[in-house]
Amino acid sequence: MLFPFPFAGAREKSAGQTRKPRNMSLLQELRASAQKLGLTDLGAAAAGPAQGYERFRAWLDEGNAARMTYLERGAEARRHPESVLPRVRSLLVGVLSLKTLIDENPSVLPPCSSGGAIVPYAVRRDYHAVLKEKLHTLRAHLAERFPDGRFRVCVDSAPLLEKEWAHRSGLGSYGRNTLLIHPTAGPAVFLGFLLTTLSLEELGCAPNDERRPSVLTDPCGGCRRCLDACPTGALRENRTLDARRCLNYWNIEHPGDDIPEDIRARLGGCLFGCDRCQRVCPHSGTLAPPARVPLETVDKMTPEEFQTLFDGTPLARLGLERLQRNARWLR
Ligand code: B12
Ligand code: SF4
Ligand code: SF4
Repeated sequence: MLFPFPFAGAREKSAGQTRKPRNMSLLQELRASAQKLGLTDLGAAAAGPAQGYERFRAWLDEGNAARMTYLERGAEARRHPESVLPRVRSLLVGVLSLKTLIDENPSVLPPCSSGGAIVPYAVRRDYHAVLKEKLHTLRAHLAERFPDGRFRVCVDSAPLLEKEWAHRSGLGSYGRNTLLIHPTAGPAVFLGFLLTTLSLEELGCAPNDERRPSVLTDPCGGCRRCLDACPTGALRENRTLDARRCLNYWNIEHPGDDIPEDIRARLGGCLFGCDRCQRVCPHSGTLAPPARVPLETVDKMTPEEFQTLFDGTPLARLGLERLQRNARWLR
């Protein structure tokens, strides 16, 4: 298969306009494997200083991280991916679409038309595990070919400015909802990383300045649907998000019982997560509806039942106590 990825053809065409990549075969091979594994896309960028560090620092200093204290702890490390893998030279970035996650992993909840709403990804196998598994397969492929190379797979939790690295890998642009918008899969995607000491050249990748034309443009134009749909005004004009106002922060990340009354009044039935700013995006297509569970079922759930039902899903990371807290907030 010559161009296994939807955009591989476009990427090579745009690269060809400037300089022909010397060796595309390994990248093509990796992309074909990635596609077989269910990834929508795979990009690559040369490691270097993060360009968005100051933007991130200012965001933290303004208090936008709320009580996600791990972001402050890992702030300095985000300056350069070498803090994640010493002597890193390249980052391979995998895109897993929500659609694929849903297609490959059935919901652990039976269908239900009423109750608290849970974003669709949360009632399935945790996307962190799914992405890591796929990237470890690519890693094994590379490690066999380059026994001296070093690698690290990470998803979400390492101190990386992940959207920036995905953008620099040619995988999309930043939307007003602050998310990376992939040209075909839209903003409803998860990102996974394979850092390596191998250079882009060794990986057979086109230099990362030869981006697909589609990722250089603003995906939003005059659209403001996400800003209008956000129930709390968490999205700012400068394409950052104030976590102190984001429902997603409150019902997933917030550690305490305290929730401001005006936020609580805007929860709108969200028991876990909120995906309005993805759902209304014209780049998303039609997303699966949220899962629902009666609040009484959550109230009565025992730790054993919770464990049996949600083991291996993002809800397991939240825990039963916080899920029951969220159910209380909805009353
Ligand atoms: C903290 C966090 C959150 C917080 C804050 C989110 C936010 N928008 O800042 C909360 C809890 C609210 C959250 C929610 C969600 N998150 Co989150 N989150 C993160 C995390 C851990 C850090 C993000 C961060 O540093 N934010 C601070 C801001 C300032 O940084 P930033 O948004 O990354 O922006 C940087 C770059 O864009 C860059 N940049 C450089 N030049 C320029 C130029 C311009 C014009 C712009 C705009 C940016 C830019 O600069 C910025 C700062 O350096 C990342 C994983 C990671 N390690 O990066 C996942 C991550 C961003 N989340 C992700 C997801 C999927 C979600 C949810 C959809 C979860 C869900 N399904 O319910 C929601 C979406 C809400 C939303 N609209 O963002 C994905 C995003 C995938 C994508 N398509 O972009 C990530 C990448 C995790 C992953 N590995 O898949 N999340
Ligand atoms: S996740 Fe919900 S609350 Fe947070 S920014 Fe998006 S629409 Fe607003
Ligand atoms: S909803 Fe509109 S403004 Fe928001 S990210 Fe999507 S295209 Fe951009």
